[in-house]
Amino acid sequence: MFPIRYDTWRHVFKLDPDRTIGDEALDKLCASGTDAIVVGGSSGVTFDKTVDLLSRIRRYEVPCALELSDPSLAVPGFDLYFIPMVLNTDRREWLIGHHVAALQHFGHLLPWESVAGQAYLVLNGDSTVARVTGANAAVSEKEAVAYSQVADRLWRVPVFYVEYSGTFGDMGLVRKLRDGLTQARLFYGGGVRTPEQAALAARSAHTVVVGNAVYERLDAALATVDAVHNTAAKEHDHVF
Ligand code: 1GP
Repeated sequence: MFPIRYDTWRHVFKLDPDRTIGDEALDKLCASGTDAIVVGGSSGVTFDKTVDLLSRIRRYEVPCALELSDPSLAVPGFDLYFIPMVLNTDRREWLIGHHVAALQHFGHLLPWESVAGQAYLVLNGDSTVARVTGANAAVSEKEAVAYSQVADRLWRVPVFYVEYSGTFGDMGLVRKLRDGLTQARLFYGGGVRTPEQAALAARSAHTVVVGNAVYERLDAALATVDAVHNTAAKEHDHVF
């Protein structure tokens, strides 16, 4: 199977296997015109819950990726596997330790042509992801730029993920970071709850990720799809 092209994605819904979503809501999300569904969560995710969600999403044509933060959750059958690494953590395991441990056991099983690294910059210190990974979200603009350069230029990770999970971030900073990238795609996630916020995020990021809003205000979450897609193509968009 030809690997899924995530470099064209503008809008993504992120669904958490640990949260309940009804069939009707899932139908609307999968048929919304979003570019992809990403499955992932920061806590409480299990193999069985991930299998269950994947099998329900598979009734639709929408591409489906798994954010694989724990090798015990490596459910086969996704179109794509994102492997997150947290740049701004002092806890080595979240940057590289878990990855080395996992690859010793599972490296030979990974469908490498469908695997992409994600370099996370976590900028909301109150988020679950920050707490779980011990991320230090007090990052100056200069540091943020340096982190993006490490990911994009030094390590050449294909996805640079600016994560404000739960709160709407600083779009000026996001845009600045995006404009400095040479090959990575900037994923933005955090607090996109309205079409207006979605349009703002779409002007600053390559790809806008909508998570919590799905579980809070479904109609508003669905409206973010058109808001992102209708936002004029950015001057610095690029394809790698
Ligand atoms: C979470 O970046 C995503 O990992 C989306 O954030 O849940 O705040 O939309 P929200």
